[in-house]
Amino acid sequence: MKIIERLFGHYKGESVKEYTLYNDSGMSVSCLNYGCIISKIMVPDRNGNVENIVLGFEDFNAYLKWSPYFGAIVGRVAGRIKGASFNLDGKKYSLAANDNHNHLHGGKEGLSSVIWKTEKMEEENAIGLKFFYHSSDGEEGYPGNLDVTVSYLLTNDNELKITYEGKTDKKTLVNLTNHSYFNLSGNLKRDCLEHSLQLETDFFLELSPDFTPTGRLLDAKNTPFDFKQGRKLKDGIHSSHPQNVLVGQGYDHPLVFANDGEHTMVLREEESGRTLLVTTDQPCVVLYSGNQLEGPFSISDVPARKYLGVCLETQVFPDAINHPDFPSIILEREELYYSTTKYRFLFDK
Ligand code: G6D
Repeated sequence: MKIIERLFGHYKGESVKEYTLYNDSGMSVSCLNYGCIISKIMVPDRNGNVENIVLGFEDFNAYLKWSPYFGAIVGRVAGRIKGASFNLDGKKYSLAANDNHNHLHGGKEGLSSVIWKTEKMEEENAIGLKFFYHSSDGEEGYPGNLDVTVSYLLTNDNELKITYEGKTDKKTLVNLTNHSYFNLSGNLKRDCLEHSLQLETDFFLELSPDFTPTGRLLDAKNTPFDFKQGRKLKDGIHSSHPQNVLVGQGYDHPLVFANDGEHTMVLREEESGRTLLVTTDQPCVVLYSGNQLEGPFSISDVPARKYLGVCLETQVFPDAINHPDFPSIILEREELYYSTTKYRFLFDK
């Protein structure tokens, strides 16, 4: 097990470093101190071909110019906040409206686009990095000085464990996630239409035309949102269901897990034989099928196109602060924000 670091670029006078974690089982994870971006995950397929299974760039400037949050930690609040404002204890807070009139993924300079301090972690069967960031009171419009710690720990069981921690000196909002786009075909050989997803979900959140939740839970049973028996993503991409059509033919929806506690979902691509198990303590996962992944740029030499990657953004419901009946994303002073999500990579022999 080892960590290799290299200079990847510069941002606002600071060095951007890429750290690559190698375990003893043939897997590696590369990440940046900018946005805690996961830039590469190298995993064998059934024939032993070690290939990259996430969307990322080889060049830092491409991240600045084109990246739709590839691999990044997003927050203070992941997802949209309607009207880019919220009320807390009778005070109205206004945030950056960086997605039409809504606030998206922490604002113009959210946690995905700042430099984090890093510290290496070594354990008996795991190697990793801890990232630290102090978000000042009022940053992006949020109240309270928030100290955030994110750790990436790669084990010899080919599991990447992400742990999120936060402490504030004043009541604020926190709802963090990782925005990696997965493509299990390896080196973007294919898109994700033939990827299958299985998870225990009875309901999903209905989206309004601006992609914020209406507040209604819709029954997933016998719809393209029913993943209990496993389903290929192409079902939702080719679907005439109004919610699949609304988001540009696909998914961009919070899927609500069926019960409390830990939840596991299974993403699989038959041709490569790769499987990704995602286990989280969060109450929902935003399934985003890359419907807007178009643009005049290439991703690791593959021209950008819809559905080239799929995001499994484990989190609390989007816009929760504006929906009292949603789980809370309020972090009280001196309370510890703590969340974990684990990505375990398997491949058929
Ligand atoms: C689009 O609506 C989607 C978001 O869910 C996604 O996170 C973003 O693109 C990258 O705005």
